[in-house]
Amino acid sequence: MTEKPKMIRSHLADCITNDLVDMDISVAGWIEDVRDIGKLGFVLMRDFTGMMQIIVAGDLLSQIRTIPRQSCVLVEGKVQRSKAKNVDFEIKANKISLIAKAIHPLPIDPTGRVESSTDKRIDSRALDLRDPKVSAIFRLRSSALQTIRNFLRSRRFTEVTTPKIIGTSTEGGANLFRCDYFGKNAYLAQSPQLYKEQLTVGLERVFEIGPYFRAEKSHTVRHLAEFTSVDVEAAFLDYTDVMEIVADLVRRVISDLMHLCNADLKLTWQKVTEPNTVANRNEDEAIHKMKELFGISNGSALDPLELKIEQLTYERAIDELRGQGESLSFGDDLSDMALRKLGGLHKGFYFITDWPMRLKPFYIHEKEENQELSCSFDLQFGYLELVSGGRRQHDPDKLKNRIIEQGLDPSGFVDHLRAFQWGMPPHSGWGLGFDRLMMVLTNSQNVREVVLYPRDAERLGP
Ligand code: AMO
Repeated sequence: MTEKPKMIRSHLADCITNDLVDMDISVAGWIEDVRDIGKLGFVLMRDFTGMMQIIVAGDLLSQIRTIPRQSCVLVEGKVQRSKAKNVDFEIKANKISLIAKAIHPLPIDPTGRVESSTDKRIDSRALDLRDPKVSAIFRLRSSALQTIRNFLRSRRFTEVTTPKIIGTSTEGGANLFRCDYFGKNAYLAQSPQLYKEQLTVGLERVFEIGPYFRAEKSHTVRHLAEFTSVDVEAAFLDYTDVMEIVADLVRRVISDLMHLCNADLKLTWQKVTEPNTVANRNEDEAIHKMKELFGISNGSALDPLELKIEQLTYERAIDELRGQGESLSFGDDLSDMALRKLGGLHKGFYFITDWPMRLKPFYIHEKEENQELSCSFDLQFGYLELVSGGRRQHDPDKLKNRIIEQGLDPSGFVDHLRAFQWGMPPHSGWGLGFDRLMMVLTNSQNVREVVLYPRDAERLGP
């Protein structure tokens, strides 16, 4: 991998190869560690592509002793082969320039040697990202988003952007953030539900990846007040069709991350107990653990594109939970406890389909053969709900009745209902909680680990 020399440095850490031996180069980054053996110093320096070993002696050794760890430096020197076990090349420094000094003590240790709480790390997120296990999560996030975009475009979906400041609630419910909009009440969008449905009239298949807002007071590891969702809506497809689309999308994301971002994936699945600099012997175990959990390992490695995703109806889920001692009747929602029990029975990805109509929002279509049931589904990973979706009610009169039945004011939905007079096609779609998917893909136990600057009831900064 080569990159043209830039203004300050000539090479990145991962560009230092055999061809450069005996050549003078310059590298820039942050000092992670210094091993001082008296006459010689071994400096570990990191840039965004990896770690470098710098050898310093004489005056430079005295200089490096005065520079605090995590300071930003430029090193000029000659590349040589290294005798160390875990590095192939090193740079014998002939000049070190301090670009920016790091204060001491730092609020967290970005080498990961001293563990800090998630809260403390988020308070210093920019610094936290110098820990490769943390930055790996955000590189994986970026790659997953790219795969999702490519995948949906390959299925002929058009990416759209809909307003986030809206005049009426989209999903119903009380979890709306209200704001003042030039003297009028406005709300932050809970989802693009109404817009994406309307857009099927003209674009047929749309998707949106955007931030949505819910005034969730719940203090859980899976709820945020601002989260990223991937939303899809498609004309002339039934809910079973869009279930297949989301299943294929999940398979594709796992496959791409495994093939294109294997090193980052390993980092996030490793239980790193050793310093980041040491190659971890459990790398392959880490990926094996991931495959097992995802259901793509049966002794021999299976292709993630073949991943089977089980389907169970809501009624079966209730039966299974009764068998586990939960006292549930048809029509009851599945509590956190119930979902955890169900997750214990169904590890990995699975769908729960055909929920009772009474548990679903006004826009969900009933089943023709049983009006108490809905054409709807959730995609779960263990206890965690990742996706919810379904077929929509596209008959304007029935839709208006459902709005009233659910205690919402139809005057707030006038613009929406108008679109249903213009030849609204039958349509289905889903919303995927992207942050939750990233939790699963990176083996993170708290959604805050996969969101750069999370927002919840307690946190409005940084
Ligand atoms: P729902 O409300 O189930 O459905 O949201 C869709 C998915 O978004 C994620 N999610 C959240 N993630 C983090 N923090 C939150 N507070 C949060 N709330 C929801 C979940 C959830 O499965 N309009 C429908 C979707 C549709 O039918 O198309 C909707 O918003 O992973």
